[in-house]
Amino acid sequence: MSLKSALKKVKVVHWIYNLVHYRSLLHNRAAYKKYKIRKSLTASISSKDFPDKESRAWLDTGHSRELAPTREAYFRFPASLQQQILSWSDNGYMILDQFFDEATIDQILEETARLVRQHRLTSSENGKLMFANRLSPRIREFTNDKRLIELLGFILDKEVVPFQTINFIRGSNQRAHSDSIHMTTYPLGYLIAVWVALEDTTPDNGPLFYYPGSHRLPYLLNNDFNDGETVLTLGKKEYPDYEERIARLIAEKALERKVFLARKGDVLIWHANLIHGGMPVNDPASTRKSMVIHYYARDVIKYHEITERPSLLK
Ligand SMILES: O=C(O)CCC(=O)C(=O)O
Repeated sequence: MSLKSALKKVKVVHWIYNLVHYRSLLHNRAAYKKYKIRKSLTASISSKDFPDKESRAWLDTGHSRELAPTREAYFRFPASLQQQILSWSDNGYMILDQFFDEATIDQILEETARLVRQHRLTSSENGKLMFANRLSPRIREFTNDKRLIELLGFILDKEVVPFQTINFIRGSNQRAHSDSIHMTTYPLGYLIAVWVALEDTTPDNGPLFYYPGSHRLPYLLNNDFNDGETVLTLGKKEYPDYEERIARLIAEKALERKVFLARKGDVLIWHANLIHGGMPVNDPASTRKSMVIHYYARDVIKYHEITERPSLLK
């Protein structure tokens, strides 16, 4: 294990980091009070601190087919979208064909390229360009698209706030996972993600894949795959152990994978617990430009289960 990976296991290192970024943790204050979490905002936090592991998002508490039409706002969405809202409880995803026009997507591409050229947006080890929304007012504006905010707010029945963007230039090759291990809420179910095609995806450039209905499986959190945690250190297992656990779950449940062959401007929205990832890239010369925006509901506890860090929301 490298020194960097070893340090990431030491909670004290996180606490110091959290203290330095204290202001960005204040978003959790009201929710800690509401849910009676008697911990400092800078302390490690995980599902072990909470009394239950159930989603309380309203469309998870019953079926969207019955629940959604009870709200007037539902009837304001176009008919094709209404159909997808009705199926949300079954599918855990929805696809918005040609949601963004070409000119808007081109602006986002240009803006991303500019940030990369200026070395302000640099790719992490796994090729992810993180948090362009913190660097660019244009990208921030994009994440606050009124139509998206209304739709996501309707699905969660709460005000949503964009947390992060991830831009991809190439296919991610990412193994199957649920976002709830990375970005977690208490109560559960209050993260939602929007994947935007910035160019067409093909079977060869590593398209997004997902497992319809997998969001209804129990949330797989640290206790379900990790052990050996102490007051000062995280559990012994690593992220690949989580991925293995998810792969086994997919096999056990014989889940059926779907691949999203998107056209530039298409959008796929996924539920906090939908299992998804990136198909292998068959053509190494290909690009697969896309952007993911992760949104949290504003008034819940927001944190990262896998590292037990509270989220920093600027
Ligand atoms: O775009 C992809 O290939 C996968 C993205 C993903 O899994 C994620 O952002 O959580």
